[in-house]
Parts: sequence; C-alpha cells; structure tokens
Amino acid sequence: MSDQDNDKPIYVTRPVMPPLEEYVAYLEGIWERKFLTNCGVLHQELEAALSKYLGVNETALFSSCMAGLMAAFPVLDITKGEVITTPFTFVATANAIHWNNLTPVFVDIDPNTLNIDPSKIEAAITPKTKAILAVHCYGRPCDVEAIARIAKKHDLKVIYDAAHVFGVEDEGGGLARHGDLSVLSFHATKVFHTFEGGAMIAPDAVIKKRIDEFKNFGLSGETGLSAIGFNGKMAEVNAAMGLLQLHYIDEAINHRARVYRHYHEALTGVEGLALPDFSQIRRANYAYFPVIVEGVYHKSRDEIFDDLQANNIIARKYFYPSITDFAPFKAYGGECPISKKMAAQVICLPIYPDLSTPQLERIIRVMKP
Ligand code: T4K
Repeated sequence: MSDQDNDKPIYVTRPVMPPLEEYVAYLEGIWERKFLTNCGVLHQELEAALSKYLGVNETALFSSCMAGLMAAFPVLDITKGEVITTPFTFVATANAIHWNNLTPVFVDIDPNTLNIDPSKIEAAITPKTKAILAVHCYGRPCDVEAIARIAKKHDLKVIYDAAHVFGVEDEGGGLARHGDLSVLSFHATKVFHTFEGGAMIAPDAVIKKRIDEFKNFGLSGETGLSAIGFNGKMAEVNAAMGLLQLHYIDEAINHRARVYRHYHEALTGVEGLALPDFSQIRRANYAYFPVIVEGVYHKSRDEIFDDLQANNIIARKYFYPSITDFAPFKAYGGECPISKKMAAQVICLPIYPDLSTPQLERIIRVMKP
C-alpha cells in the first residue's frame, strides 16, 4: 500500500476477487452451452464440490441464504406454530420465520459465545413449538449437542442459520452437517461468495429432492407439483464464481487468520476490549472480528465507532440492535437483556484476506488509548 492510500476507506469486509481471466473462462463455457440457470452443469459441479469441501452429505444451492431459510420450514413441513430463535443475529433469521407465518420466540444468548443459550430454551417451549432456529454467530459453533438433546426430548426440528460458518469444523467434521437442515450464505460479504447465493445442507438424497423441487416452484418432473414452492435457484454465473472461489478459499482463510492474529497481538491487554477467541474451534474461518467494548475502555462503543468513521474506517455494529428492539419485531415480545446489552457493546472490526499490515496499523492506532 502506498502512502497515498493512507486515508482511503477501509471497509468491514471486501470480497475475494479471483483473477478475472479465470472467471472469463467459465463465462465462455456458459456462452457456448447457452444454459444459464435451472440447475446447469456448473450448478451440479458446485453442489458436488461443496459437499466434499464442507464434509456434508447433500448440498442444495440457493439464490441467497434468506431464500434457503425461508424454504427450510415448508421443506420440513412446518406450516404453523412457534419457532425458538436467537435475537442476536442479522434480521434475515427472524424475517424467515415471520415470512412463513410462524411466530418467533426469542430466547436470550450466552454472553460468552453470543449464541442462543441452551439452558434457557426449555422454559420457552410450549405445545405450539415446532422448531429451533439457531445461529452459529460469527462462525462460532452453537452448543449443538445440547440443542439436539432438547429437540429430541420435545420432538422439535432443528434448523441452523449457518450463514457465517463456511469452512468451520468441529471435532466431528464440517459444522454445517448439524441439525435437520443448515443454511449457508454466499453473499459478497462472506468468507466464500458467489456474488449472491447460499446453500441448504441436507442429511440425505430424499430431503435434497424435496429441497430441489421446492426451490424450483415445487415442480416435480414436467407436469407434477409436489409443493407450492418458489424460485430460489442459483444461476450458472453464480455457480461459476463459487467453483473459482474454491481454488482460493484455503489461502483466503489463512490470510484472515493472519489478520486475527495481528489484532490479538496489538490489542490484547487493552483494558475494556474483549477480543474474540476462536482458539477452541478445531478449524475457524475468521469471518468476523467482533470486539466487546466494556465500561472501563476509555470510550463507549458508539464513540469508538464514530472515531473509526472519522478516520475513514468503516467498522460495523453487527448485530445492533437486538432483533427484539426492531420496531416490526417488538410485537412478538420477549425479554432478552443479555442480547440487548451485547448489541450495545459490540463492534466488528475490518477483517478480510487483502487487509494489509499498514491498514491494520491504521485501525489499531485509533483503537489503542
Ligand atoms: N443470517 C445471518 C446470520 C446473516 O448474517 C445473513 C447475512 C443472512 C442470514 C442472510 O444472508 P443472505 O440472504 O444475504 O445470503 C450484509 C450482507 O448483505 C448480509 O448478507 C450479511 N448477513 C450482513 C451481516 O451484512 P450490510 O447491509 O451490512 O451490507 P453492506 O452492503 O453494508 O456491506 C458491508 C461492507 O462490505 C460494505 O461497507 C463494503 C463491503 N462490500 C459490500 C458489498 C455488498 C463490498 O466490498 N462489496 C460488496 O459487493 O449487510
């Protein structure tokens, strides 16, 4: 980076852009085949490659994670009732429940993991509860075993909003294998992207067929309709970007790890800043760098956010406010004081593979008292 770049904006994230000529080579194939969508060859190739990379049984591509989350309920035959979920997430999680005419029931989070607190789930279960929609927030695994135990005891389905977990592994393998269904995001701001996109992870080929039909209007063969579905398909240009990204993904995650370590070396010991600790995750993806700003820090979360902005560093308050504080969700009620508190203290610092050492130093100069 040259000195002239010193005041250029630093965003919270930047997408990985593989060499253009390699993408053009994929485009040439698409131009030749003239198959642009409806599960073409690149779509099929990417599903197979992702199942392998993520260590999961079946991958069904979607146009976005939100579309996948919306389809997850009808695919599991959940058409009415309550869904237990976390208030500490991006709105898409709760929106997907609402759009299915289901009722979100918000359960507070664990202040250490910022994921739904399993010890509070059972108190929220009623005869109307149908499912738990949990989020592996920032790519940090939920307590999947506790959630599975509760679900089994009360005969509930488990869906994971796995938007943040691309490439994350726990002791048993790919994190996205957990739950009845798991949905990843391949949005431009994610560790792995297809411009826009997502994928639903299914346990077997029978469920995968249901998903494939649902995302294609519910069509079954040429003349049948197995469900009243919608159009949630991924196009070939997006699948091409995914196939290309896969060549670079390990390198990208390694660069993210470098940024994570740099922040730790520079900011550990700064009073009042609680840094994310991904050291217990067998394979982390360093998707976000969420810092919790505590009272003893010399500035409030909002003050440090404004200072960063003044220095052209565009950090983000992911995830503020807590979903229960968004006007349209207030009607659903739910007291979640820990989520509210954490949402008021969190700031996500820039983290992406291309973030350079001089850029990191610029951020650290503002963060350090
Ligand atoms: N569940 C969870 C837990 C999620 O976090 C998300 C999405 C979803 C579900 C739904 O996934 P999708 O349906 O989108 O697949 C962004 C993303 O739009 C959203 O995908 C993401 N979570 C959320 C956490 O962040 P914004 O409104 O903050 O994005 P935006 O446009 O302000 O982008 C942030 C920064 O990224 C920009 O300042 C610059 C950089 N950027 C962004 C884009 C779009 C680029 O450099 N290039 C780009 O193309 O929501």
